[in-house]
Amino acid sequence: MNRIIFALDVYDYNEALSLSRELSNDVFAIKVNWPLVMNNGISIVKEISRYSNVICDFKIADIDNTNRLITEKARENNAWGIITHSFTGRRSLKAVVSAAGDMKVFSLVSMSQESFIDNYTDDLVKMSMEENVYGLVAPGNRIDILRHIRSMSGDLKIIAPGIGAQGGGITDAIMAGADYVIIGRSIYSDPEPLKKVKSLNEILGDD
Ligand code: BMP
Repeated sequence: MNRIIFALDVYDYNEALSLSRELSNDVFAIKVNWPLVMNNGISIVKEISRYSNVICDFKIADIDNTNRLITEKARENNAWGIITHSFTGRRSLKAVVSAAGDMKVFSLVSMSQESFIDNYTDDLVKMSMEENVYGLVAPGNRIDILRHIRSMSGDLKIIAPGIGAQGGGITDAIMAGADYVIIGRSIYSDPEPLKKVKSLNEILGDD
């Protein structure tokens, strides 16, 4: 089982496609964020989906109708999953879940940056579970918070950023309860990205 979600935070079309082709067999999914989509349009999601599961990290944070419109665009372009904020409340989250159809919805309940305000994290986890999301985004480098979120979130899949460039350790995050780790710079800034992914998979005991 692959447990790496590759954060493809590059601008360039050719680089994005060539990294996707190169790494697709050795990662669980490719996470696409605004920088790539702003430069290339949403159709890049469909192109990358030819090689890998794609998670649209759009961190949706709007009223219900706008959330629905954004989610539908990701779905139209074959995204496998979508990331939404949940601090905007139940009505906004419901709109994403309902527009997502078969797409997996990941609700962000805390962040890897220590300046994130965690006062409402427990409420966000509870609400996300009640609204039947598929998974949560929780920090892989803030281990106590990750462990706490794991303890509250039953069978939900946890995907955890903050590994490598942001200081988190890959095995620490998995041991604290992450199902998948999100890794960007440590892979795409490496001179040999595929070799790097394979070595991380070896650390995790995955092939
Ligand atoms: P990197 O491994 O290069 O630090 O990339 C982490 C990725 O995860 C980035 O795409 C970032 O936007 C995302 N992310 C994060 O770093 N912290 C969070 O709390 C939530 C995120 O989505």
